[in-house]
Amino acid sequence: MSIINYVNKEVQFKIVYYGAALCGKTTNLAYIHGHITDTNKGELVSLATAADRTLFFDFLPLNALVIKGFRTRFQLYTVPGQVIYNATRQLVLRSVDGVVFVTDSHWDKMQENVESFHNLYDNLVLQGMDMDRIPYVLQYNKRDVPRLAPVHYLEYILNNRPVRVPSYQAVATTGQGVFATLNAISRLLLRKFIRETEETAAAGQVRAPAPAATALSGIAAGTRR
Ligand SMILES: Nc1nc2c(ncn2[C@@H]2O[C@H](COP(=O)(O)OP(=O)(O)O)[C@@H](O)[C@H]2O)c(=O)[nH]1
Ligand SMILES: [Mg+2]
Repeated sequence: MSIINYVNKEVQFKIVYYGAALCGKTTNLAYIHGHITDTNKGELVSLATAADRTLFFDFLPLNALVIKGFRTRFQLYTVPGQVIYNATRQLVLRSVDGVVFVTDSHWDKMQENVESFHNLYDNLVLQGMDMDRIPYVLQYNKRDVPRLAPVHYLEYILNNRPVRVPSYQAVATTGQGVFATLNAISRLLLRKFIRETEETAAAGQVRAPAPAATALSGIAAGTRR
């Protein structure tokens, strides 16, 4: 649930980059951080192990445009992909507004991709959310590797829910498809925000932040901006 601050006229969205270990989630955030002007971004905080694998999460705050009088802020997170870190993934997913599901396009990674997708599904259900309602997009990353799974196969195994979602090919190391993916999830979230704001205005109510919103502040509080 987006966090709305009526005093500062600000709305904040939490986007989580989800996917198997080493599929390219941190590389996406690092590229975004490297290609956004300083005034529009905070510091990229990576909590990585010595082996350069995300242990807890990466965090990148972004400021964007003003919509309906509200300044929009996006907080990008990644989860640790390794199977054993499920409790951390559940924590990072709390109060999520939208998901980018990143896949590794190498043939040998198909099972890991599907397992991670099911894990996302299960962890959302545990939080009372479901994949038919949460905005998400798919990113087919590592399109430059040998032994590449064809896009139609990735669509067949991952984009087979009742409503197809937007999907993007990417090479996160060069930035190809990185902003297309981020723009797509941002557009979905903004459209949802505008729709819900109009619906509540029509009903004569003011939207209040959900209690769960404090969980997000909790995670962000320990990070530098
Ligand atoms: N060839 C290739 N390598 C990539 C791509 N994206 C990420 N990588 C590499 O894959 C490895 C894991 O990436 P990382 O972003 O740390 O994965 P994460 O575990 O999902 O955060 C790193 O060595 C990256 O440089 C890509 O599009 N193509
Ligand atoms: Mg990582």
